[in-house]
This record gives sequence, C-alpha cells and structure tokens, in this order.
Amino acid sequence: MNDRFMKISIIVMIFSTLLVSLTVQDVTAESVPEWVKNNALWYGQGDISESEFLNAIKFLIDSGIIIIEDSKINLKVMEAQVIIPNGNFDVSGSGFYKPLNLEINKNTKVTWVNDDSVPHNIQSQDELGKVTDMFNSPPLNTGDRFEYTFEEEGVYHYYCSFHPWRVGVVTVQ
Ligand SMILES: [Cu+2]
Repeated sequence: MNDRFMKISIIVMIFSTLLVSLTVQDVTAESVPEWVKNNALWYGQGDISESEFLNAIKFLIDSGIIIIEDSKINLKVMEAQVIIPNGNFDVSGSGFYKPLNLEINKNTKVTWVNDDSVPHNIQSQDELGKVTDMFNSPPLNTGDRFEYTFEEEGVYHYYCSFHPWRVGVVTVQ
C-alpha cells in the first residue's frame, strides 16, 4: 500500500466516523454544511469522484471542523505472539508452540519468543513440509525474538529445523 493511498484511507475513515457520530448524536451537525454531507453520500454511491470527495474533506479541515493532530493519527498495528515454551526441544514432552495454531487477521505482526533453555529457529514450510523462504529466523537463543508480518490470507506452516518434530501453524483470515 503506498503512502498516498494510506493517507486517503485514514481521511476517509475519520470522515466516516465523524459522519456516523454526527448522525448518532446530532450534536454539532449544523457545523457540517449540507453539501459536504451530500458529497459523502454521493461518493458512497459512486456518483462523484475521489478528488471531489477529498475537496469536501479539505474544506472541513481548512474551516476547522475536522481537526487533525498528527500525533493522534496512528495506524493500529495488530500484534500477536507465539511462545516457544520451556521443554519445546523434548521430542517426548508436551512443549508445543503456544498457540499451536495461531489465528490472526491480515497485517498482524507475529513475534515468536524462545522461552526454552536451548536454541530454536522458525522455518516456513509448504503443505508438504518443504522449507520455503517466506519467513526464516536465525537460531534464537533463550529470550530471543523473531518477527514476521502476515499480509495475505492463508494457512502457513512452520517448524524448527533443530527439532523437526515441532511444527506449528499460523492461520491468517
Ligand atoms: Cu527447536
């Protein structure tokens, strides 16, 4: 996603939120001109172009109806963790990855944390167990972390090449 598109998405999001809250509370609705509301409706229906819609938003910003504080516009980054628990190395133990199948939404950053007493690594695999180069960590010592952000839906398999009986799954919706 490029920067410009991201900015437009944020503005559209802010604007829709504003409109919804105006509709619900009807507190300061009179400060938003009728033509701006119509523009939003028409944009939603595909009757006007993106630049016409953005001009309406620009008007709201210029006239101080929408106040944007840079520091408050942060895209929410979703995060999740997989713990490599103590005893994970033991083939006869129950030290499965926690969780064994991590379920996340797209654009979630996953961090694997090695809580075991020995090094492990994370190697992505295809459905047949062949190592792929999608996400591959170096050896992780105790306490080390490895991050990867999943951007596409799918079911992703991985394992540890030192302890190949340890396999895990990340399911991205
Ligand atoms: Cu391992």
